[in-house]
Amino acid sequence: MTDSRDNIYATPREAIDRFAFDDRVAAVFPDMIQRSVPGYSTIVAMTGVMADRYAKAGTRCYDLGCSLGASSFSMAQYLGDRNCTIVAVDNSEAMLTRLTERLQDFPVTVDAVCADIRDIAIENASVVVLNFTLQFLEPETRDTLLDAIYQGMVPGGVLILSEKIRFADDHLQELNTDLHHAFKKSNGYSDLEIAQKRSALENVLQPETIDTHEQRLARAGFSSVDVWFQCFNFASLVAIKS
Ligand code: GEK
Repeated sequence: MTDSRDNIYATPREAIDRFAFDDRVAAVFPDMIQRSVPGYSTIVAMTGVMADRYAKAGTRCYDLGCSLGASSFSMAQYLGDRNCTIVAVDNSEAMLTRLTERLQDFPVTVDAVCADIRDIAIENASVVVLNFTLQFLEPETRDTLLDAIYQGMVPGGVLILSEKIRFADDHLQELNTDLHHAFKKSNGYSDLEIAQKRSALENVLQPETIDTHEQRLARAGFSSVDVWFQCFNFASLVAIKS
């Protein structure tokens, strides 16, 4: 399958609508996320490596906000005959339709569910992946979701939480924002595309500091929490339920 190039914000628009995971975005998503998120390939690949370490036989591995299933496909490579169920959840019908097509010839069964991740039951989970999804939820609903994830995990399970982050220090916030834009420019996005996408994401993607994430994970009950990857204003945390 060849992926289309993202040129959604390439031409000037009079008004910028709120960003949505619609059909247009789903059609170019692999290119969009690869050229927009520094470290994306590493995070997705290491999600599989971590699933290999933590997935327990007969349990579930959740990919919450799965989009086209990159993290699910990464985990599936490692689970072998452990009899684990991969549950991939996203509330964008456009994403789910394309994911279902991708799964047709895939040798591993992935349960693709079109739902809000705050409405599903999380049960018997040894691996939970939130790769760049929590940032899109209203901040006041994030604690409840993390509590539900923790309650639905088996002891010894892992949560992988990857997010765009914000910095409390103004200088670092500006530096990392500029470096992120430089990363996007180096990947072929124009200043216009970067500016228009930024407007579309205003109040839709709400990043938090690493400190806020760590405190929430501790409140939910996770015993061991650490940042295992960071590139500019994108980070991934690992949290273990003991
Ligand atoms: C990847 N993890 O390729 N319930 C379910 N899905 C949601 C919700 C919600 N409340 N809110 C947003 N989403 C993927 C990338 S993209 C990240 C994840 C990005 C979904 C939304 O539809 C989209 O598919 C995904 O979360 C976020 O590793 O585009 O920056």
